[in-house]
Amino acid sequence: MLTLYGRRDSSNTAKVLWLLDELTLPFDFVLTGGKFGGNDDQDFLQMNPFGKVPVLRHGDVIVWESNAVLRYLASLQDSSSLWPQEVGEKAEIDRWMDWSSISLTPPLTRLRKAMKAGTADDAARQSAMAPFAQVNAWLGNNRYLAGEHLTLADMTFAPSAYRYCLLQDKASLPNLETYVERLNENAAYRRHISRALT
Ligand SMILES: N[C@@H](CCC(=O)N[C@@H](CS)C(=O)NCC(=O)O)C(=O)O
Repeated sequence: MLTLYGRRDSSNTAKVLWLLDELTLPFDFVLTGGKFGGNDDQDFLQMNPFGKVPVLRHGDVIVWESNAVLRYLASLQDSSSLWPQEVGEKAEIDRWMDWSSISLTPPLTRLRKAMKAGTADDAARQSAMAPFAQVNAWLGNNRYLAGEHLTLADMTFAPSAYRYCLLQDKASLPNLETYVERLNENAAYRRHISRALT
């Protein structure tokens, strides 16, 4: 049995919930982190010494880091277009997963925090918005990040793309907006991303 520890309003948990739903995998969900707490408990820290969610437990296997969890879950199925077996196709997806987590999401998270604190300045806005302008150009020629269909690349990118669309005073990025509308046609995306995240 699969057990997921996390909370629905965590973007890193939300993308894992989306994938579990997409793959119709049964799992136990243990609400952890944020107002639910539990992530500083010794039992939890033995699974993830960093005290962060999500964490996936599958028998004796413990997986933390949301992108690693996505790859693990998708690999449980012999063949999934979300995470194909061919190494070149995998690399195309992987590069977007790393890019989203390393280059796109951190400046956006910093901007969102600064906006809440009333300290957002032009430099923070520019640094958060520049990667979205770059991906907007890519999405002019690609329906999804890694080509013509949904993959783990989109599942990693989607929470931040959705949150970009919620920002006030953002640059208009028509290809990104069309892409987010396309994602919104997916019921599992709506359940776990657009209805769950703020
Ligand atoms: N790089 C990690 C980041 C994990 C992370 O920062 N998780 C946040 C929630 S999105 C967390 O655990 N915050 C503490 C809490 O929820 O109490 C991943 O992708 O899993």
